[in-house]
Amino acid sequence: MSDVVSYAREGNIAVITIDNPPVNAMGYSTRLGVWNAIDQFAADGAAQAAVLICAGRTFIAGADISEFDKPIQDPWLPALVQKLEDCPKLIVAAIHGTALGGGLETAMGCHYRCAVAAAKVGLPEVNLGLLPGASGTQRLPRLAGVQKALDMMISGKPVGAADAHQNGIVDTIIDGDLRAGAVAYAEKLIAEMAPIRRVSRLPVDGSQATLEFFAEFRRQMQRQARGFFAPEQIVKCVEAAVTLPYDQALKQERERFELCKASTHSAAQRHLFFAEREISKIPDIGKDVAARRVESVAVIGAGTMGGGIAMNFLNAGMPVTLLEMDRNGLDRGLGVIRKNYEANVKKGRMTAEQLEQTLGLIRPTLDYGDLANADLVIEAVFENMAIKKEVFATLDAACKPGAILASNTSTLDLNEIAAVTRRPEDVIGMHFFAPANVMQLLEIVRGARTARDAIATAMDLAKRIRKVGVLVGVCFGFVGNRVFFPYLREAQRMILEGVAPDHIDKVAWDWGMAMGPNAVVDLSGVDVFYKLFSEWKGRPDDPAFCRLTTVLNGLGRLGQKSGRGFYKYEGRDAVPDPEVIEIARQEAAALGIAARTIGDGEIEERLFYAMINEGARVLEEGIALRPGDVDVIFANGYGLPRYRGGPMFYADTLGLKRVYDGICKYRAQYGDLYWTPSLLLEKLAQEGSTFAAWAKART
Ligand code: 3H9
Repeated sequence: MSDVVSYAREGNIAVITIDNPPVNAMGYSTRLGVWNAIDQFAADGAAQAAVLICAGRTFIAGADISEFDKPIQDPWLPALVQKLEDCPKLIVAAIHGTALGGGLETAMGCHYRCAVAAAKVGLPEVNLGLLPGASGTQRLPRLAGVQKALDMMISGKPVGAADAHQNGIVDTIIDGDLRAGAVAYAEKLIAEMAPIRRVSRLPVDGSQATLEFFAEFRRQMQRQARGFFAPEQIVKCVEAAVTLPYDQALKQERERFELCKASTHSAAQRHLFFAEREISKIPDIGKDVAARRVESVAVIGAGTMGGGIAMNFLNAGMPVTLLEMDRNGLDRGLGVIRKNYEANVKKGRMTAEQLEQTLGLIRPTLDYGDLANADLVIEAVFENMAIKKEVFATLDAACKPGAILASNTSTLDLNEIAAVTRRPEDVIGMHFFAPANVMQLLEIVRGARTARDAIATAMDLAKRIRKVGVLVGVCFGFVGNRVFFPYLREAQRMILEGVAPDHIDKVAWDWGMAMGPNAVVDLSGVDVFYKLFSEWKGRPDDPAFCRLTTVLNGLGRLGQKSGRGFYKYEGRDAVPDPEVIEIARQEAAALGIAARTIGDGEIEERLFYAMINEGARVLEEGIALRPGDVDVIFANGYGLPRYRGGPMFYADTLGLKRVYDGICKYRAQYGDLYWTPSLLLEKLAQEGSTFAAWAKART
């Protein structure tokens, strides 16, 4: 009947099966197939009830996201969900895998829902800058109540089948084979003459959903939803579900869905969805390149970074040998790891028994000889070339052939490190971001001689430890730090020109950054940046370059850890410090930098244009594979709000001509040391093109 939807009958039960790999997304042909199958079922005199089920690894994972940029072809999902509900004969949804977004909405259009115990259901549209637009905002509150529905739609997190069952979303859990169980369930419903249960006709329990309830919900949602467009639209739809008749509230849902779909926020978040999946596609590393087997890991250095790195592998159930230079350092590191896990036990995230099991996977050592069997070794010692070289020469002697030797360097030349070994093909960068057990991002650095299977292994491992692994090339700072430093540079330069650090941070925060640039330096440590910049061979020949990092470091103002940096700290609160303004004034006078009045527009431009220009350079040099890779790095490692889509996507939304003209304006004002436009940006701006179009043309 259709390529992706089939119709069969088992006795008096029709079975409608969707088979649209990989995730049974509700694209046009699937919608049309289901639409026709419902007609066939309605006309099939021998079928008393139907089961809607999916082949493959999951129930419907939602509407087909790739269709949202084009005109939608009928039948559109809302109409299809209504058609399911309007069917005069009973329909049961049979769920396995994940019923997400339009998938759960389709299931809620059915009259009953059964699921296997391992299934999950959710409405994650908010992660795409959307709202559940096929009646999810109206049907979920009817089944699960207002609070639960809001929690699910605002967090976007799926819930397990047991939770869904407890909350009325799923009617029964099936043990064993889903298809057989679902058919038996449908037969039982028929035998019991169960009513055709139309969710849209159920009342919404609005007894707790007062004005105060919504006000409090909005207040609580503020922290996670700051700046995002869709969450407020979702709350408004649920308010409508409580206060308006179904049809009127549904009309609002339609209108608000269209608003979300047309928003730049949604385009940005959808861009990141696909970009995060594209990062694993490396042009010269196809499926023919097999990853090496990695069952045991060793980490060199039990400091904050090494400990955090080790925890990622422990969390994945992998044994980790943890090596330190001396007993005290090792004990301290082990103590910190234990404390981190104890905090998880306190929060109820793991049991005391699991804690001991996890810690039991660590093999502490002071002896490189204990690394002989490790499949992967990650070095996380000081960011100093001489020390790293020494460690890698020792590893070369101690590790078995084929072991992958990874460096966690954040800036240093990986090729220089690899050159001290007899096996540069086994050397790779694995740059974790602090705190390494929390931050999602992992830059995987490809050296000039890194073997393809070593890269495939690192990319695989990233998935295994649930990181977003992005392949980058060798240069100072790789992609993330290299593109981030110009942003810090401009922030510090503007302080010298008379703008208060907290004012710059506020502009960045209002733009959507999780923290402003100066607060970030205080958090990571002024001394950390000072050391990084001091070690940088290509440091700009400019005494004003990040001058305040040098001066504050010299004054012992190291940031949060010393209670003073760009701010002074009262407890955990950052308080603007007039002393810093005075320091900056004196430094500016010594450097001959005049104070200027700088508006918020210029602050924003200088921060983000500097970032975009460096991002474009990284692309033209091939250090990043795609603009989307730069965006994924910034959305996952640098606190850029997902609704901006990353620096390169943001540039596209502004228009590259505008960005290019802005950069040229600053070049005229400040010279070409920092403000020479990237050749790629210049070319695309002149052609009226975008980074996205450039990337597409290259695939
Ligand atoms: C929606 O439903 C709107 C409605 O409310 C209203 C309409 C009116 N569409 O993630 P994976 C692709 S909005 C198109 O690597 P996993 C994905 O790009 C939607 N494509 O697998 C990838 O392609 P490729 C609400 C999709 O096992 C491949 O499938 N739903 C879609 O790690 C495998 O994906 C969501 O937001 C889609 N909906 O995870 C759910 N989903 O191989 C989004 C996936 O070419 N999806 N693809 O790179 C997910 O969360 C995960 O994909 C899922 C599987 C958990 C399902």
